[in-house]
Amino acid sequence: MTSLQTRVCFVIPTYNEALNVTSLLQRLTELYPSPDVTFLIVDDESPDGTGRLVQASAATDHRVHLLEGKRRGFGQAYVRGMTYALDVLDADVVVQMDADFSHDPADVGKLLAGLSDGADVVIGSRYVSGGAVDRRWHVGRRMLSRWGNRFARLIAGMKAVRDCTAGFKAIKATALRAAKVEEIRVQGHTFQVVLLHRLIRTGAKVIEEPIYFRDRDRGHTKLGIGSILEFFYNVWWLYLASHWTFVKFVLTGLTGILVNLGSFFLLLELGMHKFLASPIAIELSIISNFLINNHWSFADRVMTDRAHTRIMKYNLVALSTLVLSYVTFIVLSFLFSEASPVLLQGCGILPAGFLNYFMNSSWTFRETDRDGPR
Ligand SMILES: Nc1nc2c(ncn2[C@@H]2O[C@H](COP(=O)(O)OP(=O)(O)O)[C@@H](O)[C@H]2O)c(=O)[nH]1
Ligand SMILES: [Mg+2]
Repeated sequence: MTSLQTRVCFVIPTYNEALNVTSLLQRLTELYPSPDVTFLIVDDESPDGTGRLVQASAATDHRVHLLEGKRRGFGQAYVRGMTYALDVLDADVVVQMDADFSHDPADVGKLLAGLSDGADVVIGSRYVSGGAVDRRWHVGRRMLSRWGNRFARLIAGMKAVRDCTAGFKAIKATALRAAKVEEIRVQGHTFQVVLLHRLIRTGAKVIEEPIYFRDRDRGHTKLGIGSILEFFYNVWWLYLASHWTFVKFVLTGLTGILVNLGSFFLLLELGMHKFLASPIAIELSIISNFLINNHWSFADRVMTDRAHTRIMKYNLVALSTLVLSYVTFIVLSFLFSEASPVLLQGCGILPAGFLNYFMNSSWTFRETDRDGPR
């Protein structure tokens, strides 16, 4: 146990777990007899009567709670359960685990010990040294788990965590509140990755303890194709969420391309020479990009520089961008004299765009060094 009077709440989602839930609750209540521990079963009106069995257990041990609701998926059951654990049961620590004995109740002790040692999140991990998955899990399921994990770690930017789809964790309430678990909208198993991603982004210290993941002996898995598809789709959203500034910058850049090529085309139509129309069109797009980047893409940064310094720096970056863009245009115009000038003008945009992002992000809109002066 972490420390005296730490209120630990087990949050356990169930759907058709009548064959497991009573023996699980019996085992947990025996292993963790402290009055500060509660066991919250989040059941989605299971047709097999899981809810009634939980009520029967609750009648013999008042630490057992049942939270019922319409079936809106595994992820939403967790959102409901964790919110209830924080707001109603006033938990200091939430332990999440499956009801099918895949997660050994006896392993919870070492997860809680990790919290006492200073971690905010302790993952019962299948993929660190000493951890393992039941060989009875068929090869397809094992590969799905392992490759799903690799995919999520890489794309969602959580390389430091070996088992980021784990459903067995002890989490401090402070970290769960900071991660705003109540805002999570996903329905299926993606919940684990989304929650972990939020915990890491809000500064939680995460460690992993090896566990043996046992395949269920009784009942059936509820993992369906919908949940698997939602997983792969959502991991990409996590990627975009952690690279949101760059995404905004690219979208801003796209509007810049329209301004650049549109005004270039208009100036050519008005009879202006292409070597003069080109820098004017570039300059117009730089100005419009600055306005959008300043008020949108980088708007949430706490910046080192004051506004007027930022404008000055932006203009210097713009100048180097303009030069690179223009040089590219001139070089290409001589190399490919027959090519459409609008196409060549467009070719200057890519190298200039990268230079622009790199310099503006790391210099013009540089964030205040947390340790340095404000
Ligand atoms: N409340 C609720 N629990 C669910 C739902 N789907 C799965 N569960 C529970 O979540 C845990 C893990 O689900 P399981 O089907 O074993 O997934 P697997 O271990 O990935 O094969 C079990 O305790 C299930 O009863 C759901 O839609 N609602
Ligand atoms: Mg299971």
